[in-house]
Amino acid sequence: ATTTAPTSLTRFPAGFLWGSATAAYQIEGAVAEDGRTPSIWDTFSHTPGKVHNGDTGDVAVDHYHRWRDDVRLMADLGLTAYRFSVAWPRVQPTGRGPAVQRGLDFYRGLVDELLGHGIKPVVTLYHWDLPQELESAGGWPERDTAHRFAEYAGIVGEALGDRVEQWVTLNEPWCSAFLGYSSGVHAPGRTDPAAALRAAHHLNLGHGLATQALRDVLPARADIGISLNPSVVRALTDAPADLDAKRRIDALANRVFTGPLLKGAYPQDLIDDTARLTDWSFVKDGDTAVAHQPLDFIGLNYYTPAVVSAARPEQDGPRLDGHGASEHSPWPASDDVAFHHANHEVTAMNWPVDPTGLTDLLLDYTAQAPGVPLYVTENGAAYDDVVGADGQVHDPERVRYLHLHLAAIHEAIDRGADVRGYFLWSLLDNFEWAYGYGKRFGAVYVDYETQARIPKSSAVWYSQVARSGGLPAAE
Ligand code: PNW
Repeated sequence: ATTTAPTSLTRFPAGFLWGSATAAYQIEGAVAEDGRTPSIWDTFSHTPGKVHNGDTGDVAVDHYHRWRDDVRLMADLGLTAYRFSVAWPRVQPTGRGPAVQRGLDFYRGLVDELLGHGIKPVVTLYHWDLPQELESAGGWPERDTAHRFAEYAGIVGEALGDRVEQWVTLNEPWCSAFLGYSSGVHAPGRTDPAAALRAAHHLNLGHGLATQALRDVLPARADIGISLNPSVVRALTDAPADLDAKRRIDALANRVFTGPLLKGAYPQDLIDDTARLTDWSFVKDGDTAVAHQPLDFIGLNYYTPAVVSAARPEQDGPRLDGHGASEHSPWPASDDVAFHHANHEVTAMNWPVDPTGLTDLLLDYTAQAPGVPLYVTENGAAYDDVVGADGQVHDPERVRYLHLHLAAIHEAIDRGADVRGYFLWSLLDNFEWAYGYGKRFGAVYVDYETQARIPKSSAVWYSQVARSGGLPAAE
């Protein structure tokens, strides 16, 4: 007979991955080393006025030279998985042609070091650093970029496939398409909503082609998926106009990807809503079937929900909070939709803290993609962390954020969601895109003068969660 020890621990399933996540341009630095050439983010960050404070990823947190220490840090924290991205311009500097061996060697060394510490590597192939030469040839709005991406995926798959078992094709294609080509707050900074829709399609196609290329070179045991950043869209009221605003943003944020990926077709309402911008003739016969590959898992990145309504005359225009300051909307053909902040506390990004959105999201994907395992491939929060007089960084707000969101995941699991792991964004403070080094998402603080790493109290807390396999009673 077994006796159950009294425990206040909320347990997660056995084998649940306790990870952290990063992206190459945000942490590596060493932008001109070992044959790497500029990506769109080098060009963008070096363009005056694009990134807060003129910050760039030139040095970032110097991970390209400190990777062994950073892996040891993860091991010391007891983490069991690490999601990182491969910098395309390190591997294929012009975005086409033969691979640079030194570029591949860097990631091979990193993967071996992770495996040596019992940490499962999860490789993201594209976290936004398109080789500049491909953007100069038209970028994601051009169909050829999808084929170039598949070729690159095959190269990395061949180089790392003997030791990496989990692969993410694209990170957050919504950001690549709509922040990159419509609002222009991300690289390459274009403000052409029709081009953004073309980009979204070529990202979907690129995902499908890359998945095929990976299946050709990877062992059968490899898991291939994608990381999306769905908007959990809520209508401000049940008024028909507000519900219609919700339907439209749901189409532009979510169904533009899940349509082809999960159903093999674009939703007709999306095509109708955007008809004045494009006739969608860039979608060729067979494209959506290519995008519709079996997914071994779906990665979901969640920070905050979206609350929308029809724009009302008393408001002076759409609110784009959380999407950076731009007069250009990331939402094509939606100038009559308004964005609201529900009455929640916010993080340093001004993003409301609402963990119920994460439970809803996981249950929504459980229903939409039955039988497909889910991973939370990003979740976390920026706060204004400072080093205290004791040399430590105390971030109780982040502990609370993480606790609430892990509890929200646990609730989704209790209600039937097959969630296999959690990747805290981020391991380290890093280059937060248009916000530069002004926003700190790390569980580990980085002193940008000395590059010293100081685990915050949230890192210590998360480490206890990872080691015990569950959540302590709320503090
Ligand atoms: C994600 N938005 O970015 C990225 O995957 C990370 O690289 C990033 O550091 C993290 O979230 C925190 O921002 C996003 O405006 C950036 O909706 C912007 C948005 C969403 C995600």
